[in-house]
Amino acid sequence: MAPLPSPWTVLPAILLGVTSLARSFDFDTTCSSITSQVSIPNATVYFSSLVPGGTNLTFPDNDPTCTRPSQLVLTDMCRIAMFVATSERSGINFEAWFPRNWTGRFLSTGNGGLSGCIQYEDLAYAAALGFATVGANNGHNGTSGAPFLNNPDVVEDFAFRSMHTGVVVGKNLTETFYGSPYTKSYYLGCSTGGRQGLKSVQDFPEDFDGVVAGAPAVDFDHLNDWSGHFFGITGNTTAPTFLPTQQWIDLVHPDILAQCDGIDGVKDGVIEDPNLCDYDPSTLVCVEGSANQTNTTCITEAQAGMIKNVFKPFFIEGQFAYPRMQPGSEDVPFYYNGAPSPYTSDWFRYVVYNDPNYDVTTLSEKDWAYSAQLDPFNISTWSGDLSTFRERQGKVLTYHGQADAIISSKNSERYYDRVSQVMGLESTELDEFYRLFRISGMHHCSGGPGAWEIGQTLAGSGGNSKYLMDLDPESNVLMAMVRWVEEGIAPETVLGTKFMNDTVANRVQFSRAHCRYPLRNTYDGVGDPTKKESWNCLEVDSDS
Ligand SMILES: *[C@@H]1O[C@H](CO)[C@@H](O)[C@H](O)[C@H]1NC(C)=O
Ligand SMILES: *[C@@H]1O[C@H](CO)[C@@H](O)[C@H](O)[C@H]1NC(C)=O
Ligand SMILES: *[C@@H]1O[C@H](CO)[C@@H](O)[C@H](O)[C@H]1NC(C)=O
Ligand SMILES: *[C@@H]1O[C@H](CO)[C@@H](O)[C@H](O)[C@H]1NC(C)=O
Ligand SMILES: *[C@@H]1O[C@H](CO)[C@@H](O)[C@H](O)[C@H]1NC(C)=O
Ligand SMILES: *[C@@H]1O[C@H](CO)[C@@H](O)[C@H](O)[C@H]1NC(C)=O
Ligand SMILES: *[C@@H]1O[C@H](CO)[C@@H](O)[C@H](O)[C@H]1NC(C)=O
Ligand SMILES: *[C@@H]1O[C@H](CO)[C@@H](O)[C@H](O)[C@H]1NC(C)=O
Ligand SMILES: *[C@@H]1O[C@H](CO)[C@@H](O)[C@H](O)[C@H]1NC(C)=O
Ligand SMILES: *[C@@H]1O[C@H](CO)[C@@H](O)[C@H](O)[C@H]1NC(C)=O
Ligand SMILES: [Ca+2]
Repeated sequence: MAPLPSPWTVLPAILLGVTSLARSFDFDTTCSSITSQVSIPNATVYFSSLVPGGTNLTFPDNDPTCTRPSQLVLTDMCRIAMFVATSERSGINFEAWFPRNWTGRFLSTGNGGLSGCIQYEDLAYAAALGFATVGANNGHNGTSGAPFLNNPDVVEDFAFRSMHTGVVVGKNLTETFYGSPYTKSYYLGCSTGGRQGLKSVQDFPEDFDGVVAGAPAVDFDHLNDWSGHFFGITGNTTAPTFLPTQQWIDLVHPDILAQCDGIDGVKDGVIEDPNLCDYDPSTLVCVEGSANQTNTTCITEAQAGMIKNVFKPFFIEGQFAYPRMQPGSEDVPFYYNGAPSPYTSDWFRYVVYNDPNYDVTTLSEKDWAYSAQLDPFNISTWSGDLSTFRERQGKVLTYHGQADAIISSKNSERYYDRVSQVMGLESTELDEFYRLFRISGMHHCSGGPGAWEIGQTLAGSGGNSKYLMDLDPESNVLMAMVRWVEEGIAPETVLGTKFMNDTVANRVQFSRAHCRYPLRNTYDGVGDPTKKESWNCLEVDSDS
């Protein structure tokens, strides 16, 4: 058993200028003895194990719907797993991945969708970057919302308590393990993970010094309603309005590019600012009697009307509720398959109405209004008051793919504008602690035709051990956050990279320095558009 360092062993290390106290203890011994040293209320420790870098770790017990059967571990680490009860009928499964080569920093990962899944790839990524990294299962296992049924405690875990509990437990464990407190605390997550990050900033402002929150699922209840309302617009697969997924991809997306790709001055498959795209599908409508027109080359008036509705803002009982789907995102359509959105369905069955047999095909405006009013445990994450976080010198960076087909990227602009209004701050003042980067051509959290690799995930950072570790804060949002917190240097842009076929071994196809909202990335009209130098972040009319 490794004793915790006493002040007498700590002192010489400081005098010698050794910054990491981690060097004064035996990592391997601590990893094997840590389970007996844990003193955390309500915790049941499962195990700890030493995992060498390069190990292909498998998770035979992991819920299959999480689709995370294995994870390549990139650096030597100690893996600790435990259960922590949050109430008499709920709790979290929690893991800590503590790297041998610790930087002194702490980081929590988040979750996605309605899950239920520890994101092992995020743990592997942050641990490899030297963070004492933790993750929890958000209070239930698997991607289904069924565990919420008749158990509001599980909903409470999902709304905020799993994250906050994991952070409190994780910080305690970090200090117990390394024998010294962490220096700075970070968060990295996207989608539901983005919402969890902003929830912490709003309601648990002491949890983190730096938060990177991608594509945040904020205004959660309205987002869920909006996700569900597309079924009413498209109709089911036999409705005259319905358009098969393949035609969204083969007909509608190219037509949207034909109308909107060139607005930014470069026809490259990337719509730089979808706010400028006012798409008109009427050009696709079949012309009566015209030769050579089939349902694979043209659409009906009813289908064109449906498409127009998909790209309209969402109102509930006459009140604006959620921004429109942004055009350009339909190369990976998600909500138009003629069935109710799975998230909406589970949320209404297992949370809003507590009835697993509820007929979700009948959901309508009164249901949307009801769920928004219910807002269990303030899951909406919409207060917009970041005052305490700001006073603590916290920094928050949000990013949003402009071709996100699951959460409208426009909603991140709306959240920014809300914070500005609630706090009474101009964007120059917000810049001191909160910046939003609009990532053109990025799908939901990763992927897409744009320069989407920004270090936001393992996949967005090269995705494998050979090419990982582009740690330049100019092109890695997480390291940009570290620099902002620790050196006070805020990111002006986030440099994105597009590799040929998204394969890092291939050559770089293009790079683009993504701008912070409300600036717009603008082509200079003369330079090589694949080079970041040919684009500038310019101020634009707020109305355009
Ligand atoms: C890890 O192991 C699993 C199954 O045992 C395999 O499917 C996967 O490809 C392996 N991953 C790596 C990176 O070797
Ligand atoms: C959740 O999954 C973990 C393993 O990932 C397992 O240890 C735990 O028992 C599961 N909990 C439930 C309630 O199934
Ligand atoms: C421990 O669990 C109990 C119920 O089992 C709960 O009331 C309490 O809040 C939990 N404590 C912590 C620190 O999570
Ligand atoms: C440990 O991390 C530092 C940077 O934090 C890096 O320079 C060094 O190469 C790492 N050492 C090992 C053995 O991974
Ligand atoms: C961890 O929490 C326990 C229980 O609250 C406390 O006794 C202990 O001092 C904490 N350890 C650290 C290192 O914060
Ligand atoms: C689509 O909805 C119509 C009207 O409600 C119904 O008659 C039809 O059976 C449904 N088709 C499918 C494939 O569900
Ligand atoms: C239909 O259009 C295609 C391509 O536009 C052309 O190759 C083909 O000959 C046309 N067929 C008829 C019957 O006009
Ligand atoms: C096009 O129409 C034909 C016959 O009217 C039908 O069999 C086919 O399924 C349709 N294809 C699509 C993609 O809608
Ligand atoms: C929701 O937030 C409001 C305002 O901050 C607060 O008064 C209320 O207690 C919260 N409700 C729950 C269930 O946490
Ligand atoms: C990219 O993918 C395409 C289609 O699969 C293939 O033809 C091409 O050779 C690939 N290019 C590179 C550089 O890998
Ligand atoms: Ca373009």
